[in-house]
Amino acid sequence: MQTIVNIKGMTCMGCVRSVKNVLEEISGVSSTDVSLEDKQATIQYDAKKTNENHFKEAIVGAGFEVII
Ligand SMILES: [Cu+2]
Repeated sequence: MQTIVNIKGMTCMGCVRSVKNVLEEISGVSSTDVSLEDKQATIQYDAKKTNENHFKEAIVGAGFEVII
């Protein structure tokens, strides 16, 4: 399963790393590609183990905003 989440508040590669780290800590996430330029995260995951709500919580928890 793949989803794209739009993120507000990333300003540098440190932000990108923070988002990538919190997403990859989620059980069921196999890979992520976070783009500073596109302000979005592309997430590959196992839909049996996790879902978009978990991604949003993790991103908000890291101090960024998720745009729906
Ligand atoms: Cu930053």
